[in-house]
Amino acid sequence: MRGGMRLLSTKILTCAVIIGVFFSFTRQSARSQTAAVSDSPQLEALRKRGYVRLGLSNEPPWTVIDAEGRTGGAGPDLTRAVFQRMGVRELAGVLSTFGALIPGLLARRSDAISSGLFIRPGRCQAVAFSEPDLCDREALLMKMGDHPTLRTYRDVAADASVRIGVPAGGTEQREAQAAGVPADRLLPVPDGPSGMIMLRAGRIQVYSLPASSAQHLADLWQGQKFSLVLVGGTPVMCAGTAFRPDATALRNAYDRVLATLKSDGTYDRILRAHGFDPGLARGHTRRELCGEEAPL
Ligand code: 6CS
Repeated sequence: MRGGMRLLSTKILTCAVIIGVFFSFTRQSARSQTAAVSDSPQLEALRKRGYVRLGLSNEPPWTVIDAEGRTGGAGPDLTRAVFQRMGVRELAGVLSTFGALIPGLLARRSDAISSGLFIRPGRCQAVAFSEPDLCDREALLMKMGDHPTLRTYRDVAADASVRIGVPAGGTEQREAQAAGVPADRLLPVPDGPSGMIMLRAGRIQVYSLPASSAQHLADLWQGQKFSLVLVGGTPVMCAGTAFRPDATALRNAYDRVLATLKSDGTYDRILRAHGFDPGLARGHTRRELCGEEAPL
């Protein structure tokens, strides 16, 4: 009887050791799997908290807040996939106007921005961008049949009868200014629906924004007959996910996972689902878009 008890306790002890070794092994292996992306204290903090706060403006198809308040669109869906692979399960959208995205990030209201923020040399001084993710051309939206000869911001500058609407704080505002459009004919627009109302009411004759956003609005306002032309003489613009300048380790970890998603098909699937061309960003780098090196 005593011998039987001893045998039983030896077996229990052996089982406990095996289970202990197994759990310590799986813990270690989980740790080593995430080691490549966990060399950032900011990432560790996000993992512990369980969610990342993402600054975004509502601009389909880049970003979409649906009727139930769920966050989607190409930027957030891609960023969610990257962060989930980094061990951060949830994404909380922090809604903002476009022009307030960077100030909001710097004021720590968000942890990152994924809202189609184009990588531009000036912005690279303020935030730490990921490698490029979403690219698009610029477009001019107008009432069908109006101003059929307008193709560039210079054309707009040359026609004193044309007022142009641009996303407030956006690239189009700078490009139009640089082409010589005077301030009294350059109207900042807070969001897409406001731009369409201004266009319809004749307060602006042209509304400039990325082609995918312009197409989305034209489709939405189908009955009203708007036409769209790509802006001549402007390059393809590429966005990246933006981090605070003190979060480059987090950004580097993000970049490593983004590269994996670009090679395993996840990136292409997400972009195509939102109508973006996954080939475009592959021809560009952050360094080049920040003005640090020549294009590929
Ligand atoms: O980054 C920008 O400046 C532009 N990006 C988008 C997606 N929309 C408007 C804005 O001008």
